[in-house]
Amino acid sequence: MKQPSGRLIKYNNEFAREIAQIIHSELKDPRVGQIVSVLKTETSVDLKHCKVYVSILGSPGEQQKTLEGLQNAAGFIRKCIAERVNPRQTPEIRFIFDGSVEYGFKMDKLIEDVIKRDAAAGITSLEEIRRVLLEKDDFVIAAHVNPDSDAVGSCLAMGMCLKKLGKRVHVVLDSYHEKNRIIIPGQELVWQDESAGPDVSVFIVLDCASADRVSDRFGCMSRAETIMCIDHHLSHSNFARYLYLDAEASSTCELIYRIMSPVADLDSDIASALYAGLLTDTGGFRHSCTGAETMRIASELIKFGIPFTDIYNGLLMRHSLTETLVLRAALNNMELLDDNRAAFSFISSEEMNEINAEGTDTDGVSEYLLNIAGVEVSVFLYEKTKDEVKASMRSSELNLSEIAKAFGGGGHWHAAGCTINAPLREAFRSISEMVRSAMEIV
Ligand SMILES: [Mn+2]
Repeated sequence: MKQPSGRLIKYNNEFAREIAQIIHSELKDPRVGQIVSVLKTETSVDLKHCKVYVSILGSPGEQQKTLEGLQNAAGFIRKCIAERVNPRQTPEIRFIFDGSVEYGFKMDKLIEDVIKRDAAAGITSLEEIRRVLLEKDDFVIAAHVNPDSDAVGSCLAMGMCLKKLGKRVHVVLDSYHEKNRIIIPGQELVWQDESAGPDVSVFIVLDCASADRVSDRFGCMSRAETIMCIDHHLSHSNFARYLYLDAEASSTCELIYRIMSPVADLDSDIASALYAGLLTDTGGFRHSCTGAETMRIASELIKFGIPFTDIYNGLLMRHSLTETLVLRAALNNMELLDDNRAAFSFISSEEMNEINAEGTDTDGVSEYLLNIAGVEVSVFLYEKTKDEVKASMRSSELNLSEIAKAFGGGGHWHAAGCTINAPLREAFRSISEMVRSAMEIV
């Protein structure tokens, strides 16, 4: 059988994503009341037909009704696809009930879709989030381990906003790259006492997809009265009492702007911190997660007179000498596979020690590899210990979030990461096999 082309893979990915979105937030048919999950789409090479495989939670009768409702909406969905994906030709859509998928996987996917649907319900939860923020008095804000500029920026921006509202607030973060300390304002909010954690009633987790990725070295989360989570990761698995999730948003900073700007008086420091997250999570307003809304918010932030040139240079352009040496080692170890469509590289713990590098010094490598002309997916591994390997992946085509999840990690469609507990060679082999088979079969 002919392998699907890169274009067809891309269409299938986009069709599946759009159809799921339409089903969860736009269909009004009461028959589609059950929990529906789009598993995959199969489009014919001539783009005339598209089979949409769905799983439906409910009794056989309910499943049948839901399937009828979906098929009834196929014309409407097709019209939406034509407008939003704008393929060369828009296929006829046929829904197929798939009851064969493995139960655990199905439940995971269903739960993920329920969370996305609840988030798509949107506006109520946004107001509810604001109500809790205004009602409560003391907060600890944290983010994911190894925090990036969006994590640091969103924590500090939110902290500064809450301070302005007269709240007690501390930010607990793992150590982060020096550039984020130099560029992002609000550093005085970061908790410095290493012997004990701050008191907390509301524990807010930002930019973090799962409970085991929270930077909570003082155990604040378990002591908190309430946990609130604000995030934009596709792979988010809910662990909070209050969750505000929008996987379509460019960054957590975009969500913090959405939540806080109507209730808190923004200033140039807050605007700079938010801009840092918008800028970096979109790769300098380049990635497909950049939306009109992202640019609108950026333009609002710029009105505060923020030093946007310094923020851009400091966070995206400048590289330390150590980072440059890590890149040199990574390029030395680079392997190009599948007609140079996939770039893999790694750095061993010996090489890391020789350069005196830390994990954060490897941050830009997978991005660099993806920028090689013709490369569609890049994977970079760094050996933290002899049986712990960190993987970071970038792609223009594949849903990497799914691949990362298979290894217990997470992330976004085009950028994801995970930790593999295996020796470097073995980790390299298993992840490269997984990525290469995804390139063939998606
Ligand atoms: Mn983010």
